[in-house]
Amino acid sequence: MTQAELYAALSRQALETPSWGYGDTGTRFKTFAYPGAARNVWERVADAATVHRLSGIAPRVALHIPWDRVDDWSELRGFAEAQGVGIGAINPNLFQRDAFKLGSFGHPDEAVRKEAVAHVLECIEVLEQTGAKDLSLWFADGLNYAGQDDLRARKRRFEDALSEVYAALPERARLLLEYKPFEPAFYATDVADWGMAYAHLLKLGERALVLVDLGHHLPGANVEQIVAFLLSEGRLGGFHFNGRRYADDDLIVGSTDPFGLFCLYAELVLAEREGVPGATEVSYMIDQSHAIEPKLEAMLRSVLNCQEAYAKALQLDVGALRAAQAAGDVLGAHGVLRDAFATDVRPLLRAWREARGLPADPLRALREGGYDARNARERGTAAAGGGYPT
Ligand code: LRH
Ligand code: MN
Ligand code: MN
Repeated sequence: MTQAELYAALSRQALETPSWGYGDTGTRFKTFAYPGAARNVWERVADAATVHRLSGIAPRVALHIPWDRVDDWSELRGFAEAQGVGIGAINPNLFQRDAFKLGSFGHPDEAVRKEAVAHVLECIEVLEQTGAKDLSLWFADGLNYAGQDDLRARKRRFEDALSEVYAALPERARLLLEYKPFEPAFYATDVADWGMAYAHLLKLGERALVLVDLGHHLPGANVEQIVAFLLSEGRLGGFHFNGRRYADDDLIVGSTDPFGLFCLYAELVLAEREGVPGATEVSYMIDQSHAIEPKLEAMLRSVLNCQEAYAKALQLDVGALRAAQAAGDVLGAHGVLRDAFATDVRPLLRAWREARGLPADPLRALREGGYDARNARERGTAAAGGGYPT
């Protein structure tokens, strides 16, 4: 690739950051208060805009309803745009109402299923008013015990509710369906893996796509292969990036397995370069909740880790890779990948940032810019809380 092509590719990269990654979140054991953490959607959007100003590649903020609430969504859209960011995916909350104890779209009681669908329809309204493109659905639905409910009936209930919300989606929008094999349900989850998500979406239509959250796989799953398969089917809608060692750990993406993240980007770059339809339409989102990390720095680090993985993947010698593969040269092909991964892309990224008027070292600019100190002064520190009752 020429330098101009590399710069153009780097400038096209866009990662959504999640509003819920800027506030205080914790585990069931404890929520620690971080001084100056965002307290409401306005502050979350302002923080997302800071991450975009420093990185140049985080132009949208994803919302979670009703964690994010306002009286007037178009006012929030205007506020975001004035800060230089747009509204990303809209995420309904189908897991925190008391009514959803036994599920939402899969609930045995039709009245509860109707309530869940009504909430998603409200979220589609939010999508209309904010100009968002993606409705992103994740379900906590599942069973804790064998025999607890009728598994086939639950699948049918999902089919019905999914088709109802898909029909209400505006033409320009897409439905992304996220899968997860466990938690909070521990015997069966209704949309447990990419295959179940894919089977549901085939029945809906072309604007229904699978969302891959890196934390939502059982140990040993080959996520790159899932991504390649979905790309080839034209059904890869987007990502929720995070780092995992055990499961849905929600750590900083790239912090545990940088080679795995690189391999994933390598599949995406190959698909882009080889003109796979839909490869340039994939939504890239961070989905992390930072329990002990400084909020802004954690998000900025995450975005930059994705940028580094992408920049390394752009170094791939595609011709050499495909030639080695065709010749059956197992380790030669693997070596082409290793060479790209081993490239030090930091000088390239510094030069690209300087050419775009961005800070050459965004993390340093964040630390030296006094953002955290100002937020702590202006917003104060919430009371710590959460966790098991004591
Ligand atoms: C579920 C999940 C899903 C939710 C988010 C808060 O584990 O990944 O995307 O919407 O966490
Ligand atoms: Mn997720
Ligand atoms: Mn998750």
